Amino acid sequence: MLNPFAQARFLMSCAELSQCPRDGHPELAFSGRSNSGKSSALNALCGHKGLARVSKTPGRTQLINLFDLPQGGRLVDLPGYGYAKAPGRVRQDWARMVGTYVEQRTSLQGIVLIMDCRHPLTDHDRQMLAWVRAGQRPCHVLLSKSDKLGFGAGKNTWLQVRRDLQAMGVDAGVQLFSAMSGQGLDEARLGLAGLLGIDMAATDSGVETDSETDGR
Ligand SMILES: Nc1nc2c(ncn2[C@@H]2O[C@H](COP(=O)(O)OP(=O)(O)O)[C@@H](O)[C@H]2O)c(=O)[nH]1
Ligand SMILES: [Mg+2]
Repeated sequence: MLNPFAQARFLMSCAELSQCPRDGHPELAFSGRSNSGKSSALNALCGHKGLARVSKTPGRTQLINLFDLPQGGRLVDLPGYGYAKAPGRVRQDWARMVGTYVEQRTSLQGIVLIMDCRHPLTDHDRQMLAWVRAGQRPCHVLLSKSDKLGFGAGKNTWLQVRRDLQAMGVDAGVQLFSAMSGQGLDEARLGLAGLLGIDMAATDSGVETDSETDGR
């Protein structure tokens, strides 16, 4: 499978929504609590280890990072949330910035929500999903670090999260994903390309995905 995210390039960082470009390029935003594996997922999807910094000290950045795709779309790395040591002020700023972005940004085509498969649907995840529903945004959920769960436990988590999302009135694709083993990588690329309206068959970036890391 060709990878439509292979040529992602860092564009800019924004500390405020007002700094984000207004040129209308379709955006796909990545969201998740600190340490959920968001940066690792972005890097794995783009096949680029250093694209989004993978950090062991979560929650430092409250920046929106934008990456350009050759097809004209954009990947948007939203600030992580739920960092226990973050002061109240930082959490308020996060809610104001991310909530406004998800509910109101006109160029936003969809949300990728990353949740550690061992700790899905935290309060902050539910807050994010409430914004997703309010903004009527298409959503794709990655249950990350799936290499940490056995097959049965992974499948049970997947079923439970699908049920919970349905109960919340959120219509989202849900899948297991591991940046480490590559499980679910092709499925994620397909789902995300669909949200951005990228035709996978027409992708000709010339970069093949590595089927050996696919883990299936
Ligand atoms: N086992 C495992 N660990 C992962 C995976 N993805 C990320 N991690 C680890 O989880 C921690 C947080 O990852 P990072 O991508 O920085 O998360 P972020 O804070 O959400 O951007 C790091 O120690 C990563 O090495 C995965 O698929 N499997
Ligand atoms: Mg990160």
